[in-house]
Amino acid sequence: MLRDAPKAIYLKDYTPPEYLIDKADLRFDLQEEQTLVFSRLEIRRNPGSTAAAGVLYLHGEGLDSRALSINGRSLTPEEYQVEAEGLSISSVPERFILESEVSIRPQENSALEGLYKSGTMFCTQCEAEGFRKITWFIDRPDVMTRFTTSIVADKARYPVLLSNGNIQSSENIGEGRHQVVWNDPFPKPSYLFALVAGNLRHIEDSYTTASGREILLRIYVEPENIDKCDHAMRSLKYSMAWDEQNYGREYDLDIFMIVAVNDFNMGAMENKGLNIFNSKFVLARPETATDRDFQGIEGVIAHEYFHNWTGNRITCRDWFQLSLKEGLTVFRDQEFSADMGSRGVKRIEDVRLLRAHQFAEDSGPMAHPVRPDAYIEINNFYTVTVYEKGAEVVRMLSLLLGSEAYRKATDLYFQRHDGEAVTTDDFVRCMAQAGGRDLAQFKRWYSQAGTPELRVSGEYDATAGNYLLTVEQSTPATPGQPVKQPLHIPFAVGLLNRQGRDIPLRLEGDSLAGATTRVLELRESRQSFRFLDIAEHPIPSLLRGFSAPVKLIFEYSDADLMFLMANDSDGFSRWDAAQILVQRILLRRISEPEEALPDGLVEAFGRALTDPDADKALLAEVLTLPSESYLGDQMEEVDVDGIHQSREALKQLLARELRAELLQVYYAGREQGGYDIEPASIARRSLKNICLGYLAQLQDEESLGLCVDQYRQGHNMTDVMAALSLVADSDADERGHLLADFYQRWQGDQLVLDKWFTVQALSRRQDTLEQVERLTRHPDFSITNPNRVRSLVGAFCSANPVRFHQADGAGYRFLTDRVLELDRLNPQVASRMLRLMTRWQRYDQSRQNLMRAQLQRVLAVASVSRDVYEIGSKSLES
Ligand code: 7ML
Ligand code: ZN
Repeated sequence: MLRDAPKAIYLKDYTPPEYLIDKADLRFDLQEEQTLVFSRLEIRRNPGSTAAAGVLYLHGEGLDSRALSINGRSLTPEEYQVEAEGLSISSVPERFILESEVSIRPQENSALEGLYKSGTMFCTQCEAEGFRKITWFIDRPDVMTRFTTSIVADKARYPVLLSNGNIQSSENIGEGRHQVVWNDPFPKPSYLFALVAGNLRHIEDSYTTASGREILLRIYVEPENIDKCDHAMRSLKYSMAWDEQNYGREYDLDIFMIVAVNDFNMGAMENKGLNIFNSKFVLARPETATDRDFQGIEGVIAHEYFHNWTGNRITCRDWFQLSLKEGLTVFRDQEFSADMGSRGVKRIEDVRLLRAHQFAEDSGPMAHPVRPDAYIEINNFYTVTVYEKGAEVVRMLSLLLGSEAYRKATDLYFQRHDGEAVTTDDFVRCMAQAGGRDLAQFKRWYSQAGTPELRVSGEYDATAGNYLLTVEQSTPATPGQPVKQPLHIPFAVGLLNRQGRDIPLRLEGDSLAGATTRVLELRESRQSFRFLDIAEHPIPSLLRGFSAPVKLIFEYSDADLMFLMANDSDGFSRWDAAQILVQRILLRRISEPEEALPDGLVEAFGRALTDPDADKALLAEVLTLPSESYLGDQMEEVDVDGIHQSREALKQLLARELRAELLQVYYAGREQGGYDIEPASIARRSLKNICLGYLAQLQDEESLGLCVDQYRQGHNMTDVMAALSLVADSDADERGHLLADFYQRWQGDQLVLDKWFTVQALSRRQDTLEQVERLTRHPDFSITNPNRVRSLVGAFCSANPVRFHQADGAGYRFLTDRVLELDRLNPQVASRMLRLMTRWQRYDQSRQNLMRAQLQRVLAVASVSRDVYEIGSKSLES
């Protein structure tokens, strides 16, 4: 490496903080050139610290220090030392008041971390370590402080001034300026601090808690978006009720506020009492948002709201424990969404995401445990492993304990740790105690990276009338973890008889007879289970409901899979059988493009399409072919073009064979009457649009006509985007007209314009890279707006593999150019983009060389950020 390698931070080095901050009084003077931050901190030595007394270290980055005093006396330059990432003050007393004044420049903050400007609005993002860019502080989650925040600003420009907690006072202070003071009674870590100032409007509602407290609810947005907040408000109230019913958790402050911001690095942020959201996860009207967008809003509102208990009241001791709050909160929001819509479909979507992204991460150079043991830049660990695999780990605990004991365990967790900063071990201890279970082995799920593989085989003994299921588990090596231990895995299984019915299960040496699904508990590398009283050779239904985040290997025949598709009583397993079968066909047809489809498959799809009682939502999922990148993950070496061709050809073949049925479902599903987002309507639209997708594959006048008509009808954004993206794949003349029409119509709406960029980035046309490059020079493209970058660059590089991986490496050069440009402005977004090129080892030699050369080009830049350095170097090291 050309530069001094940034240092890693290790979990094993954790020590308690040497000092605590009981109270912080902050005063923000927001001006057009700069912001002055005055701070008064009540600090005392931590009685639990083992370090030698006397030296106080405060984090602080990019602060222009103007004053610093202890107990009212200004510090002399000899008494403190300013370093790159903070400030050391030697010989401080046991207990003292530290006052400081710093100047910061939110207007120039393009990293969108700390205090920054989004349009005309001031806002903050402090998780994980953004607070240190606002003022001197002990910026770590185990230091919990009561905050009072006073905000002073010009009243005409910034009529709304918000911070955490309850409002204490609001007054005009002359010269057109005003001051608002907020007080948060709950001690919190600095990462939950928030401030917003702007010209905002709000909608308001109220919620009465189970114990009868009335909570004021407000959603703040820029004036032009005030008509797009209703769905978010409804979602919030549902979330509040759900958390009371399912976890016994009530909201605790008198007011709960949400603010929508256009420039935001992530989805949203759970700041105490003042959640700040990427506007993408707040704003929706049927004309502007798709069904997916509506569902995304509901899920993210729930996620952030649920953090109030799982994250804020009980927080993380250190950032290695991130999954303590994130895994648990994702599991909670998944279950909430399952209850709000279709449970079966929600599970399928979550598993699809996990397999596509988390399994990929777990088998690549960035593989890490749910609780990592080292990091260079914590922002790089907000990963699908910490979030989604972390949620699967909590889900497994709830399955192992059963719903009653799980509820007892979370009750115990809230009661025992309220107000504390704790670890995943503390969480598991509550589960073990309330569940009366030994979870020592289970804890390996937190420390061991990699996706376990279950090799399963079945043996039927006709004379004895029993079925022996043998399971071998193993986990492949991951960087830094060459040897893996066996895990404690809940493995849900059923057995189907030849009529396709569930067989009541009786296990040898077990009294619990009669259930049709059994959760077997795997603990050893190899285990066998004998099922008794089995009259005929059964077909096993394995890993029902995806009971553990593992890869299942069982030698099903194509006929077995079709049988499970048709008969399994578990909806997830029916879908999974179909996916495995389709995946097999797609992979086989890469080398044998003319290979016939298994007997009966087309007929089965045809029957499902014309069955009036079919579950439309599930059918839509079944008809959704595995993505090209997921298929690539299933190959020894990714064959980018082969996969693309095979997938396109199968779509076309099915469309030809099932044209009549597809048309029938399409016409039957067309919009009649008003639009609503009931699960049944969403399912109908999604099935209808999948049918349209197959039909468009025929590339004839008639199906193109259907797409154009659907676009022009313009009933709702779901239908408009479905039609537009199909036309965008084509070479038809209408393509240009519709794209221009869409642009004209939605030019003024940032979130809809993002869709316009994405639909072009995802086109399968040959010239897509050229078009994407051209679009980076479009006046509406902005490298500083993360949503816009993701909508064009992110979409192209992550979801259009056949064009991104084009053989000459132009896609890689394009991404690298954007990463280097971004890294100077916003390292977090740059590093997320660079990740899209880190799995180079999965490709052919020529593509490997091209990607490596680009990664080396990134690392050769001396000023590269810690974020990008960590991703680039770990990818090249492995
Ligand atoms: C997950 C978030 C972050 C990063 C939001 C930022 C958050 C950290 C924050 C699920 C649903 C919505 C957003 C996120 C997400 C990556 C993903 N604390 O609340 O976790
Ligand atoms: Zn979260």
